[in-house]
Amino acid sequence: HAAEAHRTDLMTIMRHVLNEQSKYPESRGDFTILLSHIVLGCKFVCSAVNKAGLAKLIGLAGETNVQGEEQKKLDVLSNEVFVKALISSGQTIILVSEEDEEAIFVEPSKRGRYIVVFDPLDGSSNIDCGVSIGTIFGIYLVEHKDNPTLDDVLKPGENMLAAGYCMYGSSCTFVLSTGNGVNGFTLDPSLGEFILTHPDIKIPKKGKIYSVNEGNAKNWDKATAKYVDNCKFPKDGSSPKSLRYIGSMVADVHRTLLYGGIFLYPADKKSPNGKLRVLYEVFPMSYLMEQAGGQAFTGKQRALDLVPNKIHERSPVFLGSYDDVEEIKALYAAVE
Ligand code: AHM
Ligand code: MG
Repeated sequence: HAAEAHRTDLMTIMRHVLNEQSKYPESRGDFTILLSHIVLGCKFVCSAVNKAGLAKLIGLAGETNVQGEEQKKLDVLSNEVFVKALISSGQTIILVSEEDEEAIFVEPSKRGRYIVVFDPLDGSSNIDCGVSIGTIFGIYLVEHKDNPTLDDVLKPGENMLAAGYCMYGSSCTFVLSTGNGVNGFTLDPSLGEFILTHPDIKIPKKGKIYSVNEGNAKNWDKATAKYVDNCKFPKDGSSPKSLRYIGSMVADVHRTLLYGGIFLYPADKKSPNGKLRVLYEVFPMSYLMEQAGGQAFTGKQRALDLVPNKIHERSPVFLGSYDDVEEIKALYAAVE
């Protein structure tokens, strides 16, 4: 009977969010509308990524993005799709995209109450070789609807209402938290719908995998170096951890969420703030980790307590299983 129920349930993202919303009588369905536009963007990107090799969408668009990196055509395309979808939802007021230097203030006639921060296509180094890439997003409720400014966006991650990512991998997976646990949905291509496949994801309390770009080891600080050394040569008689590193944050974090372990993008001598961006990479992933029972740490503080000073700010991040992050927190506390 259970299997049968499964086949007829069709718990799509929209159904799931509507169910959650029914607990809040004051809700007006705006969030559901917003989310449906994000989901549409993800379906488009998924289909574009799947066709990329065929459609020759891959290649340089001849533009550079804010961080001075070369932009691939798929990045440009994905950004355009998300910006248009978000504005036309009528639910957004400020958009911050990794691909746009300036924040976008939505014109008054199309304004809603939500701020969306996003990286439309993360993992750019993996696009050309067909390895998993993803979209990351976070959602805030605006405070000053009549006179929005950048200060409305420069809030701690703690203030996020919802966060999620979509991974374009061997299947297309959408992972979402609206502050009430984490749920994973898989795209059924024949239906064109994301169906709940991973209800209430909890990260294992301790993991057996660490994930870091070890090529930067020569520039690491002591705490990071010590932590990674402990992963390989444990002092307590436990087995060494396995190393897995894809170089796509969405894929590395997704594996960490499901299997447990730790993902690190530390500071190093060359990049004192690490590489990853606070608003649309560190915050959404940290939010999901905490919602799944894990932790996220910057080397100095809880990641979600950070208050960014600019929209493209970077921060080191260590996130994953509760016990594994405790260990690195202790190492940073000891060197201070
Ligand atoms: P991107 O936004 O240019 O794609 O860079 C972000 C990506 C993350 O997905 C990933 O965690 C990280 O860069 C990998 O960086 P590195 O190649 O330095 O290990
Ligand atoms: Mg990125």
